[in-house]
Amino acid sequence: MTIELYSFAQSGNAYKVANYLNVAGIPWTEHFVDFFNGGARTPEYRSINPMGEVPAMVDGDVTLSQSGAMLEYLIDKHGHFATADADKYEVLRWVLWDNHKFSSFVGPCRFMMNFLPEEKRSADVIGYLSSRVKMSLDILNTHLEGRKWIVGETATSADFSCCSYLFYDEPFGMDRSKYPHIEAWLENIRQMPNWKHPYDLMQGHPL
Ligand SMILES: N[C@@H](CCC(=O)N[C@@H](CS)C(=O)NCC(=O)O)C(=O)O
Repeated sequence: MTIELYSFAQSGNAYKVANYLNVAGIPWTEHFVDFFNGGARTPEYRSINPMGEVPAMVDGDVTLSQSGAMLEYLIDKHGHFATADADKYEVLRWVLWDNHKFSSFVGPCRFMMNFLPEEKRSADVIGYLSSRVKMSLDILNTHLEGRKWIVGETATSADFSCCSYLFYDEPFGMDRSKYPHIEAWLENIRQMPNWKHPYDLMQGHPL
């Protein structure tokens, strides 16, 4: 049975898993969630993911939400981009940081700056989120100086998790000229065989 990923093109959280599946060459199909028209709020979607978030993933009798859990599940099952035992907790540390302090600010900041109707946008909230985004970009950029990947000598779930939102072109408070180590790392990911931009991998773009 093919893996089914519940996703939509603008979702950086879904792209973490879609990008992994794509470059790892694992067969999957997309189940498009019409997120901007309430597709994650329906009883049908809540029966798959009671947390109401995108992505969700179904692999036979396994159903998961949380992109970090999906990445670990897929790596355990298929072996691509596996973490060396010695690096396990270091990788986990970055995936947790991404979910708590990075994508968690980039995602809402980009949503508010680009997708929320203009009359609902709050300059104060955008200001707050942008300042958190900048703080996290500084942390990641400093960490990546002299490194090809976030942990160890090969790409891991930490890279798939942290890179995701940074491939989108809409503004989200990042001045790319200030983060050369992040840009070099993103290029390493772009060079992976079969890499695709999120808008070429998932449905729903343009809105
Ligand atoms: N930590 C979650 C975050 C998922 C998430 O926040 N997804 C967004 C869409 S990209 C969402 O569903 N937001 C709706 C909400 O928070 O209610 C993950 O990595 O899967």
